Amino acid sequence: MRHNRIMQCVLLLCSLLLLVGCGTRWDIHTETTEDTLTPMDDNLIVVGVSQIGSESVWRTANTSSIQNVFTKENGYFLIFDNARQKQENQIKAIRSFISQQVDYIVFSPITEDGWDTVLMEAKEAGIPVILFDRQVKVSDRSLYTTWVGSNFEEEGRRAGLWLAEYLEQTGRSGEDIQIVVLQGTEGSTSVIGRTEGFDSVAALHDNWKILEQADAEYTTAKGKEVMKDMLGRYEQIDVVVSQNDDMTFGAMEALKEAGVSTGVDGDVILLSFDAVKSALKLVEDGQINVDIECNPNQGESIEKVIRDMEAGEEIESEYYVSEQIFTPENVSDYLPDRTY
Ligand code: GZL
Repeated sequence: MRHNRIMQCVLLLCSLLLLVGCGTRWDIHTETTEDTLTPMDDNLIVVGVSQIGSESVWRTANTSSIQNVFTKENGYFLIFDNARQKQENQIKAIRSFISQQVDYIVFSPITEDGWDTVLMEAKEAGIPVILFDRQVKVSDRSLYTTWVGSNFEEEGRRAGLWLAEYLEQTGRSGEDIQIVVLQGTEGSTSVIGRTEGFDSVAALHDNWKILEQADAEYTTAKGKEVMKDMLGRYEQIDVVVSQNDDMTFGAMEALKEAGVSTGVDGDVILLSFDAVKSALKLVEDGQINVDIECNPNQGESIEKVIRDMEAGEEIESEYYVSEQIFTPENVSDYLPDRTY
């Protein structure tokens, strides 16, 4: 793409010389000031990023990790779009990136379906596509180069394995356990994977009964609303599995208003995902029993992929970020260094 822009430069320069030749005084050097630098001035790599939105603390950290690496100092011109939770906004942004002839399109697809057409348009325009965080379900795998993100099914498995061990340790492995699950955005890779992973462990325990798995959209407000509704409909809830910390915060408000305590000495065992700092403090306080980390720091991995592509290096089909789980026993070792 950058060769197109060089040609544009040459044509622009020729036409300017013609203008000067006609006596028109237009000093092109005064037209380019610091804040109007365009990609062609510095031969910057132009990256169009479509981010899902700003629905959670995790998402904000994820966005920061991207904006912190795609800087002019690092050789990039970043065009960043916040889709505000709408797939149609992501599709519009991707089409805009195509018309601007960016060098790379980078995006986190809010849900897995509905991307074939626009990704075919990017492929026909010769623009590589890199996915991060969530994935797409497409008929042709060549519609994107690679994906950077988490192993969501492993995250779900970790939650189930932790619960099994905790019930064993607390002498409750033989009890009937009533479980409700607050899920994130329906059809998103993180929900699909976390649900499949947890369900695969739950299926090994006949005494675990998953009463309901409901979409609480990864937000605090919806998490509170759905938790309140569940409390009104179920006599006994022993475990709440909340697929991100923002929904956990909302669920805790609803539980507290209902006089139900959570955590280590609580009425309800509470499992959460993401492991943002504000939630880890609640783990340390014993109000959340375990937080399954989902690492939002993907910007550096994405930038490394682009650097490798620029250098003609071999690219893997997927890149996983490293993650762990946090409990009251280990969280204090990590909290001081937590940046998000
Ligand atoms: C996970 C990401 C999820 C987070 C939520 O990778 O897709 O979306 O768990 C965010 O906090 O909204």
